[in-house]
Amino acid sequence: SITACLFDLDGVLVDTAKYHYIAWKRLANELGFDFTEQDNERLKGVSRMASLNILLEIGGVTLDEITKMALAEKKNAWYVEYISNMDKSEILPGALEFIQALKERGIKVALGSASKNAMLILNNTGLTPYFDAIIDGTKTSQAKPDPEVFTLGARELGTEPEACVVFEDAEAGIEAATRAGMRSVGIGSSETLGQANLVLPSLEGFTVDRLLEL
Ligand code: G16
Ligand code: MG
Repeated sequence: SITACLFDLDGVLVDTAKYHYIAWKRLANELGFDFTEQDNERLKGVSRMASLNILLEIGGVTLDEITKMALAEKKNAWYVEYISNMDKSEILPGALEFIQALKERGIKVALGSASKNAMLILNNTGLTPYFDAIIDGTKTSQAKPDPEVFTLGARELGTEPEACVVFEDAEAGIEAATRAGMRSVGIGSSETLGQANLVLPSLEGFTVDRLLEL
C-alpha cells in the first residue's frame, strides 16, 4: 500500500527552470558565451555547483574554485531576485489539487528537492502548509541520483520506502527513487523518464485512485 508521496519541486510543482535558465544565461553572457534552452536541459535537478561546472564546460572556460564560488553566488542572487516575485499562479497545473486530494485521503506529503531556495518558493506559492516533511538542498550532502534526499524524507515521515511514491521530472531523480527502494512517477516525457513506474505529461487530472493502482 502507498502511505506517502515525495515531490520534487522544480519541474513537478512549480516551473522554476525558466528562472534558473535566465540567471545562468545572464552569467554565461557576462563570461562571453551563449547558453541555450537546450543546454539548460542538462542542469535540471542538478546541484548549483555541478550546474556551474556544466555551464563552464559548455563555454570552454576553466576557473579556480574561489572564482567559481563567487560566480555561483552571483547567479543565485539573480535567481533569488527572480523567484521573489513568484505567487500561487505559478504552481503547475493539477499539482495543488492532487496534493489536496492526498491530504484528504490521509496520505503523507514530503518535499525532496536539490534546491537551497526551496523554502522561499514554497512560502511564496503558499505550498508550505501542505508538507509533513521538507527535505531540500540545505539538508542533503549527496545530490540525486544518490537516494539521500528521498531516504531522509521517508525517515522524517516515519514511512517505509516501499510505501512511498516519488514524483520527479529528472532522470537522476527517478534513479534516486529506485535506489531508495521507492516507486516513482515521472512528470514529462517517457523518452527520458522511461525508468519510472508511470510517466505523465503533468499532474493535471491525476487522481489518488490511479496512484493506488501503482
Ligand atoms: C532544483 C533544479 C536545479 C537546480 C537545483 C539547485 O532542483 O532542478 O536546476 O540547480 O535545484 O537549486 P539552487 O541553486 O536553488 O540551490 P529540484 O530538485 O527541485 O528539481
Ligand atoms: Mg526537478
